[in-house]
Amino acid sequence: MHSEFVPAHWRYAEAKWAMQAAGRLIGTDRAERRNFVMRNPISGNDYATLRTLIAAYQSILPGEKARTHRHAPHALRVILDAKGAYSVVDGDKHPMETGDIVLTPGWCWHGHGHDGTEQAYWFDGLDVPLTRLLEPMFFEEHPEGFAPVKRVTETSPMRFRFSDTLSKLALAPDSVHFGRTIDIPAPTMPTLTLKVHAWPAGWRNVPYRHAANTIYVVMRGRGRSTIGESAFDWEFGDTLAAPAWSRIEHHAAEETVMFSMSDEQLMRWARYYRLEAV
Ligand code: GTQ
Ligand code: FE2
Repeated sequence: MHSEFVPAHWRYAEAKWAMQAAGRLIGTDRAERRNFVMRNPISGNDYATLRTLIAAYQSILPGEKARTHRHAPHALRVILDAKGAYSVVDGDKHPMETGDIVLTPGWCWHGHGHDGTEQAYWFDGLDVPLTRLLEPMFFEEHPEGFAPVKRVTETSPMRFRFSDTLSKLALAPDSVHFGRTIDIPAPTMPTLTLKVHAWPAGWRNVPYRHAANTIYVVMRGRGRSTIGESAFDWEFGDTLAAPAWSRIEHHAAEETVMFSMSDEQLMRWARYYRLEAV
């Protein structure tokens, strides 16, 4: 098998610069979300990052509100740079602080806001291309614009704090292909598999390919990955896209924390999943 999508890399430093420019030019009053979609650079593709997944960088300015809506696709955020930002998911206000992972399962109301003083930035991952393929693309705007906060939650099954992620990683099992890995449980998002990996400086994996489309987000560190024939040097905040069945080789130049989202669960459910060392 061979994906039509190509391996790809997006640099956070460039996206951040673009989001700062966008922050000056367009407000959340005019844009439903201020986001930059990472379109796979193949002809005829206008939004998908990989066959089933979409990735975007999003930002919000202090005092802004991104209106509440809900949609069929499942979504999650990896917070890159934020202090005082929050997401209200079904009435619960969740902090979005650097290193947090925040879930928005399909059809949950969600809106974002910012009580801090500096522009906030995060990564969005969704299964939008899958929803488009299957065609249950339901979408609704909240009748009140920004839905009221019913509860402020520090701990919730929708939020995974960076400090907890790091302490779980220290005790996590190791794997020659994936490195030390924890699962981020998202039982109401059955199309997506979410993981965080910890790679020590100098670590290399045993290269493999598997029947899952995978997007990586660099939460900490620096290194080089070769996906298919393409080598990418990455650093904090960067995004990598590995189409299903492409050969994946990682090298961590520094101690690294890497987030991954994939359609592995979906592939396993369909009994399509396989993995081989290559
Ligand atoms: O934050 O609700 O990047 O609905 C794409 C669609 C973000 C969001 C995206 C969305 C959102
Ligand atoms: Fe959304």
